[in-house]
Amino acid sequence: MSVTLQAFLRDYAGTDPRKLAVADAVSRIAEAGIAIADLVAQGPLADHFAKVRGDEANAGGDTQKELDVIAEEAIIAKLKSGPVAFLGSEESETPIPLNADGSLVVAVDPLDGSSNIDTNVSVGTIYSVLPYDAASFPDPTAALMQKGSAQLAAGFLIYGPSTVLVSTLGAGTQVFALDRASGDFILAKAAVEIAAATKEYGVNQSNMRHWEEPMRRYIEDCLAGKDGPRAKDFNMRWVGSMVADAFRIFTRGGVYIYSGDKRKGYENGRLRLIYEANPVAFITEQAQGAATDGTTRILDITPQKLHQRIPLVFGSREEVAKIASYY
Ligand code: AFP
Repeated sequence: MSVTLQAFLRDYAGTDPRKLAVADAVSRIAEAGIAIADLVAQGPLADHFAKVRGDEANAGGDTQKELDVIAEEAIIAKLKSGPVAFLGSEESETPIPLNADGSLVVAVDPLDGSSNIDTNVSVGTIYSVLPYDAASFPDPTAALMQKGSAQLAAGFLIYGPSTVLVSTLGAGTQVFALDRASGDFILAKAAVEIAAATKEYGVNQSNMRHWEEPMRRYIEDCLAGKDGPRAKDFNMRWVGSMVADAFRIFTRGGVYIYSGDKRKGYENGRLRLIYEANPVAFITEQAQGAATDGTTRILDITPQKLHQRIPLVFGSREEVAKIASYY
């Protein structure tokens, strides 16, 4: 008997008002994900989706693709009714007001991996759900800038060979896969557990000359293989879409690395704390993994700006600890 996302959310929420609101928000985001998956699946038939919009850059200065904006619009369309008061988005400078009486705020990267749109490689949507009330947060930006440990739920959708939702509601990490026949997300894994150790790392090695010295030494030791200090050979995988690398890590272990480097604008790496690192860190920890900025637990970091970048290392907890030992 397959368990649908809706049934799983009903069971999670019971009659608790806060959990009912979280379940409603996650359900709406999943619905937006189905709409985005259909757009991504058009691939070369909609090659304009990959076009950079004029000289548009998003709030964080990254180039903005047409599908980045369309994905954000699909999410807003689903969240403009329901329990979410404001949406923080990589594609918008300031929080987007949604429902004045909402008890939640959501931070989202509408389309992660958009540099891959025209290469038929998996891309995704990353979301983070935080508590909100107007009295505690007169400024909605402050509500979005709570520590990652305050998250009530987080997840990401992957638009790949399968449309997958990886979700945590604070009690483990689950995987749901879209059954296109019924239109339902079906529970595929009730409790993800990331292998504690690994022989596989993910990093964009072309930036090696720019890295901080400890990170360079760590990768050099991995490259030295079984004759080197690690006494084992490593494999490398780097998709260029964090959601795809993350799902591989949840499936077979591994570690994802995007550290700060000497390039202008990359002092704190490339990933955004609030709508990329925090949600992935929450999901990872709920799956027995670890997530740091190289040394400090991501969920303990107090955000300073809505679109701030953060160095990010996450995955198999023993390997994340090993990396920290190089600093
Ligand atoms: P885009 O959304 O701009 O493609 O960036 C994707 C991403 O933030 C993350 O998903 C990838 O792991 C990482 O950037 C890839 O960065 P490099 O292109 O520098 O390897």
